[in-house]
Amino acid sequence: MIRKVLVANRGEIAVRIMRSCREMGIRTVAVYSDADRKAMHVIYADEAYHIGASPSSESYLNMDKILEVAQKSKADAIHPGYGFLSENAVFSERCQQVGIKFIGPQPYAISQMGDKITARKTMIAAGVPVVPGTESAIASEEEALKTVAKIGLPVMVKASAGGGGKGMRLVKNEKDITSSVRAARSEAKSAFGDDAVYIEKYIESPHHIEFQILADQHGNVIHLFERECSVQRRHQKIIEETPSPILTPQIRDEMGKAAVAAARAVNYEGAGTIEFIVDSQLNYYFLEMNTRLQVEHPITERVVGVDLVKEQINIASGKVLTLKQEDLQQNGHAIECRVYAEDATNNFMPAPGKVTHITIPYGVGVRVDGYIYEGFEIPIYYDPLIAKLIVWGRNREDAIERTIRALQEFKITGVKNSLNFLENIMTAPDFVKGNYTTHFIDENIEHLLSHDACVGDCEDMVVIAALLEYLYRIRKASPKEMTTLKNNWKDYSRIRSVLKL
Ligand code: MV4
Repeated sequence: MIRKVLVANRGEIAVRIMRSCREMGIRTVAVYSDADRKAMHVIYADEAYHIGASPSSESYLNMDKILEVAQKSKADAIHPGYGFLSENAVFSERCQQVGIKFIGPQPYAISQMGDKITARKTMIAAGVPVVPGTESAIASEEEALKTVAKIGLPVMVKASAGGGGKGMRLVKNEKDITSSVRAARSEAKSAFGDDAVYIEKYIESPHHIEFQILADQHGNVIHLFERECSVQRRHQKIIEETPSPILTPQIRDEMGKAAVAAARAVNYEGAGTIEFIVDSQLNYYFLEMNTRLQVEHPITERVVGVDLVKEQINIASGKVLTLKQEDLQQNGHAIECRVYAEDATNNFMPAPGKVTHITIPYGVGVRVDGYIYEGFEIPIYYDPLIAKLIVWGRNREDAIERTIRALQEFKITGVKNSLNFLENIMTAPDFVKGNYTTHFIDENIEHLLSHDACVGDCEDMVVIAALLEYLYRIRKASPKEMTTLKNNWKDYSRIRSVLKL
């Protein structure tokens, strides 16, 4: 029985996890760093403990300190959220050693999936399709050349200890094979302390589609369908949606079964995600398994009708899954927009600072998972994600319309943010069509940056005052013209540039 949970995280995910705990009558314990003294998760929790200085290495990654707080506060379990210690097999193990439940998989499953070559081997043995390539680590440069001769160029050289886009190298020319293997190896050695690399055929214009799975301690494994995550930039996801606009019912069913087989192959326990890349012919290949709750989990919750955190907690308590595969279905369409404190017009530079005003959208079909409030200072130390906007519609078209409406209602000032950039994505023809790949952002960057791609750098009132000033002084505008101009975003941004705002 879990009565008290320590949430070893911060930001929107910490608050989101505590919300489910509260619904279940479970007490919550927050931990926080110097920079987070006034953070929302600290305010929300039943108890909160300071664990160190602002850098993650001295706070949210400090296992000794977190375990000490867990014992002191008599927590039965630790929820790691995402990032930080969530995919750390050592931490999972250490929780067990001190008799505290780790709300997540066993150390074995984490390390098995964390090592990408082992994961590949395990998937091959389980009959899950993987990208054509090497079965084990590349032993020599000759072996690399032989592999490429067999599968053909282009290929990707990947670090076994990498993942999430870290430690990968694309090779297009034969003359670059040996140098790329050598470079990837030394990079992997210094970044991860492990120089094992493997080779895969490069899939040219893939979709990134992942399947949510749940597995209990009694051998029951189900999938909760997919999330299409192809709108990303430098391995940072920006928009996710479900269902994927490109899957057919048959491929979806096959991929779901493959995802369940993948989880079974490592005796998985808890919530997890099987990441696939899918080519233009809808061939799908296992890429990685994420052994944690993911940022984008709410779209699955909305469309399938589950609370994944509650499921995680019930699984950790040893309960049998009550959800049955045959009862699950995808109901309507959900889209998540990640709102970042960053400046899209300045190479997506993080833009921490004090939030002077925030208006959160409400209304039919809208959920916002966030953690900032007026006056909160977004720290420089952590991920610049401010909020997630999750919108549901009966179908994709309705969900897009509603997302645009909600983005327009959403206002954040004081820090630059991606609200306008997200709106530009929603209106991009390639997004609306639905057949976009992982190259979407790069291919559409001009459109995405052409209309005001960043907001929040000045107060609304200042902008309105400047607008009136401009209309009155420079345009000698009539009242009707003023209204028209005010409603026209393009002119609005020109006014700002004329007045050097
Ligand atoms: C690939 C690939 C193409 N071919 N592997 C990037 C993150 C990591 N999970 C694996 N990644 C990729 N592996 C082969 N054989 C293209 C990517 C990739 C990618 C994958 C998913 C989502 C976005 C991506 C962006 C660039 C590259």
